[in-house]
Amino acid sequence: MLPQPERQTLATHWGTYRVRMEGGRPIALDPFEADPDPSPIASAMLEARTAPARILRPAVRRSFLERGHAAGGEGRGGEPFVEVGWDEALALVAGELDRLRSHHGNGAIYGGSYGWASAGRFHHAQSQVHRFLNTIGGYTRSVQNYSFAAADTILPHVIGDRRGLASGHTPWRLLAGHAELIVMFGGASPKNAQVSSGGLSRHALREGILACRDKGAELVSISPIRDDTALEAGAQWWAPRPQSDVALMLGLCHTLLSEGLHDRDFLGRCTTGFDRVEAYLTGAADGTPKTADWAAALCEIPAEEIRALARRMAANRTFIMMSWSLQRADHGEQPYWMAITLAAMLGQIGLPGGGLGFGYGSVNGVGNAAQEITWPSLPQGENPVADFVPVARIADMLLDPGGAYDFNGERRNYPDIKLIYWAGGNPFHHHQDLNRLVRAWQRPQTIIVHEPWWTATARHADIVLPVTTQLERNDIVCANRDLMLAASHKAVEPAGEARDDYAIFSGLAARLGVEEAFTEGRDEESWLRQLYGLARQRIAAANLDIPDFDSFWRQGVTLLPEPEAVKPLLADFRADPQAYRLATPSGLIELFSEKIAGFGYDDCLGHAAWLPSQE
Ligand SMILES: Nc1nc2c(c(=O)[nH]1)N[C@H]1C(S)=C(S)[C@@H](COP(=O)(O)OP(=O)(O)OC[C@H]3O[C@@H](n4cnc5c(=O)[nH]c(N)nc54)[C@H](O)[C@@H]3O)O[C@H]1N2
Ligand SMILES: Nc1nc2c(c(=O)[nH]1)N[C@H]1C(S)=C(S)[C@@H](COP(=O)(O)OP(=O)(O)OC[C@H]3O[C@@H](n4cnc5c(=O)[nH]c(N)nc54)[C@H](O)[C@@H]3O)O[C@H]1N2
Ligand SMILES: [Mo]
Repeated sequence: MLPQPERQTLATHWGTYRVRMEGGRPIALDPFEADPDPSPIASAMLEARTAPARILRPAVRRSFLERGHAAGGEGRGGEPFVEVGWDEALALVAGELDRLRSHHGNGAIYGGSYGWASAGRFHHAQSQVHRFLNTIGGYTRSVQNYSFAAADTILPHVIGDRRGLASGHTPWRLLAGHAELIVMFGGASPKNAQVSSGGLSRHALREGILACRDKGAELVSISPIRDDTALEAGAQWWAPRPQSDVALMLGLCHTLLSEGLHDRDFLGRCTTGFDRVEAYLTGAADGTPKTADWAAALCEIPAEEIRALARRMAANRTFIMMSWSLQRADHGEQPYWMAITLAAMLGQIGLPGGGLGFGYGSVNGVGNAAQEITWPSLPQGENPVADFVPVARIADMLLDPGGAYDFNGERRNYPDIKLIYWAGGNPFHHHQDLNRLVRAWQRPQTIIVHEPWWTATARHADIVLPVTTQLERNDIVCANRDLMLAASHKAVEPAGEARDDYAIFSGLAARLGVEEAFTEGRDEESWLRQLYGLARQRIAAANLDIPDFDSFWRQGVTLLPEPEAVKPLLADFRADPQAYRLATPSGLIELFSEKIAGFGYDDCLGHAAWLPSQE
């Protein structure tokens, strides 16, 4: 039995809250006591729980119920749904999965199922659906994300890994009091930092940025929207033409080069390929010098201001921040490679208050000094199907089975998908060209969706299974880039006939003869105790201690201490590039990459370059 909580707690992507109960119902969310800047977003969960869009019973698209997959996909999104009982719904889903895998193989099942779902280590919908599909023979998976796929691809080529993207950042503690100038491409947006995938204890962006300012840093926010940097930080605001940042940075780099302000020692010791960048900057390579005047015409910032900023950057300890948004765009690799090139020319990478980092403000927690503990999650097992697709290629994949595409130097072919299984995401919210997705979505024989609400994706499915919300189940949250473990306590019984994703998959596993493999004989409580036990072991390995499970569950929140020793991003490498070689071919920061040049792409050259956006 789970012990009775002292204070009912709810830990969400938007923050941690104490749930105010009245007459056995949750009526308000009070922010976690230690959160200095709580977000109001989570409060919507209370009303949404019983909103008209809540799915209360399993439902099947009418013609699919009548004729199965012979109904075809054209009616998806247009036809009414018919509610059915759980037994009928589960039998239908199990039958479709079995039919598909025996006729077409498990590779015809797309289980990429991208999306944030809800915070929580156990009821994490992706982990649940992946574990389930693995126990029945596997599925075609997706790789990368919508958040920072271009960065995810380019950074390993340039700095060897993804440090400084979603983790490994220079912490605020080493920016405040050290950085004299912070130049923020895309700002560091308080609107975005309300959120952190998997939960958070304290909203820390505002205090981080204000601490930098209070300790003397000047801020320049380069972003189309003024309050992309908290207004009270008093940043200077530059609003260049969107997607012209690479041109602006080239103008800055050209100024550094032509005025001899670049750090030749750093470039020589820690980078390779600057000669190729130099030839591009001067125009020796392509006939166009990337002067501040050239840049000004593209980004609509006066050339004299660009030159003045370049001089300020060289004269001060300067930190470059760049939000994830800049790479979520046409030629999204370029701004990131360019920012690294600019930072390398300034020569301050690896110093306190110097260098760069990506995504400060894109989500909460970037810049936190967190313990390096890998939190446990529900084990997903092994996927016998090796095939994958880059996540944002879903429409291309469905429209062109067998078609060829390029991916990070590889020529690949799209799989032929017959069944889509989605739990915990909303492609009809998150994909780019939704009209094209509507057409692509008609292609598969069968589409199954688990959702708490009638989202556009649920409405475009054949079989819809209603799931619980976080308020209706118990979970534990181990927040990334954070110091918190939280209990998320069940506050109320599920709406309608909603079930946990775990209960649904357990029921399907039983019908398909793999219940034991899927559940390992455990229920919710047993999984929670197991996951907490693993977390406790890993924390003990870091010489820290947390309470036993029952005390933790009663208290709701446990915080770890901040680590004492913190370092700037790439500090070790800077100090000794030989001993701390990067995982790039040269072991150095690759301002020119022979490998990428060898791909022969015209939309990503061997060095960062100005490639105008289609827009
Ligand atoms: N135009 C445009 N599009 C974008 C972006 C943009 O900036 N502009 N940003 C992109 C980015 S970076 C991202 S990450 C994506 C986000 O895309 P998603 O993560 O797909 O977006 P959400 O709407 O959060 O979808 C999560 C869904 O999971 C459901 N859900 C919640 N809890 C559970 C659960 O326990 N079980 C199940 N089965 N379902 C649950 C919710 O109801 C919700 O419908 O959007 C991308 N799309
Ligand atoms: N409230 C809220 N917060 C969220 C999310 C949410 O849905 N709601 N989603 C979360 C997710 S999944 C992610 S991945 C992150 C995304 O985090 P980001 O990628 O950082 O967020 P965006 O809002 O897309 O962009 C931040 C700002 O960049 C600016 N910008 C856009 N294009 C350009 C450009 O070309 N040049 C420059 N210089 N600036 C530009 C815009 O003014 C925008 O406000 O946000 C997370 N936070
Ligand atoms: Mo994202």
